[in-house]
Amino acid sequence: MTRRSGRVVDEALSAGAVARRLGVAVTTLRTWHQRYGLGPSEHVPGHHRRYTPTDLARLEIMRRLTAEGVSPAEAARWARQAPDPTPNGTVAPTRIHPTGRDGGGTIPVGRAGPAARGLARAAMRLDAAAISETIGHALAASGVVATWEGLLRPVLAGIGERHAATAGLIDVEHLVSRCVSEALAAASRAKVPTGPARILLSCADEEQHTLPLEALAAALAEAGVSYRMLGARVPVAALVEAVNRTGPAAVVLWSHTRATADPVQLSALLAAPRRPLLVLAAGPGWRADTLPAGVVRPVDLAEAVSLSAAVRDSLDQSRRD
Ligand code: B12
Repeated sequence: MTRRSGRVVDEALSAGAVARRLGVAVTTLRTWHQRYGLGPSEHVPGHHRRYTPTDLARLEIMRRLTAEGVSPAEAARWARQAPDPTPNGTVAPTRIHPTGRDGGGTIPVGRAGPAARGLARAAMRLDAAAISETIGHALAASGVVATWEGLLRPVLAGIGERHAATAGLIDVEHLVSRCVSEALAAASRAKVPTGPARILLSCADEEQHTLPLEALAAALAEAGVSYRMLGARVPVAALVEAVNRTGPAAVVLWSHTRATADPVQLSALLAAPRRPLLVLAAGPGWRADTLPAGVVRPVDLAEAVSLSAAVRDSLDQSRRD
């Protein structure tokens, strides 16, 4: 930025002052200047270059993103894209989140493989066709459990991580959720099991995180196990009513957050007139030390599938005997 007004000059800061404000070393500022072009832009003849409010706002973005684990090169790209100052001479850094609008930013996927990285990139671009294609291929090639563990779970967890750090990515989260739901539903429809539905899948009251249950539904379909899916936000009275009407061998009750993990829901299932053989409390919401006796907590999708299949088999066997 060139010199624009006396006020900008007045507000311009020395490297030391900027370093103190941001809580970084002056040498870090120098590195960001030399390597990534995030330097002071105000030049008053005869003085050291000074940092303007725009420079400061960009450096604040740089500091925040690097602290969140974004690589310096990428953080600098975001910082340089920061809009010009608002009329009062400041930039609003909170508006600058790496969302998918122009394809920038990253979703961390840990050690997950290239497919997960590709899915994460497609997610950041909000490229629904590529997202659906990647998930569809994986489901066809590797099956539901491997696709969930190796592809979907890392990307979903990465989106959650980014969201927690930046409060952004809500658009990405919604689009990916929808694509995952559609792909899992298509996989479930492709292999509809025969026989009575002995497994009841339900979210806890007010619980809207349905994707893990949808993954379970697709995995059960793949394994030839019939189920009924009640979906999101099932009040406990409705759940008990469904149990009494359908007499399932197992009920899987999903809670993703502490807020929806009221163990009373599990106790109600255990006290139902047609008490299921197995009550599974699935999801990270449940606290092991508050579960009523007799409730089982699966560790992952594969275990939820095998427990459901085993209890279905044992009920079918007892009905034959
Ligand atoms: C997608 C998503 C949404 C979507 C859900 C869409 C859908 N149809 O499911 C929408 C947009 C609706 C949503 C809403 C909200 N969300 Co949300 N969401 C997520 C996200 C990104 C992924 C959820 C998911 O499917 N995870 C699946 C895997 C990744 O979870 P996991 O815990 O690793 O699961 C393992 C274990 O549970 C274990 N396991 C044990 N038993 C079993 C059994 C089975 C069958 C399976 C499959 C697995 C399993 O294995 C799993 C791995 O497979 C998470 C981030 C995250 N880390 O989960 C946030 C997250 C869960 N959401 C969060 C929040 C805060 C919300 C909202 C409150 C936001 C809001 N302010 O409105 C609402 C909640 C509404 C409600 N009352 O439920 C927070 C929860 C924080 C907390 N711990 O309390 C998270 C962690 C994001 C974050 N970091 O802030 N969300």
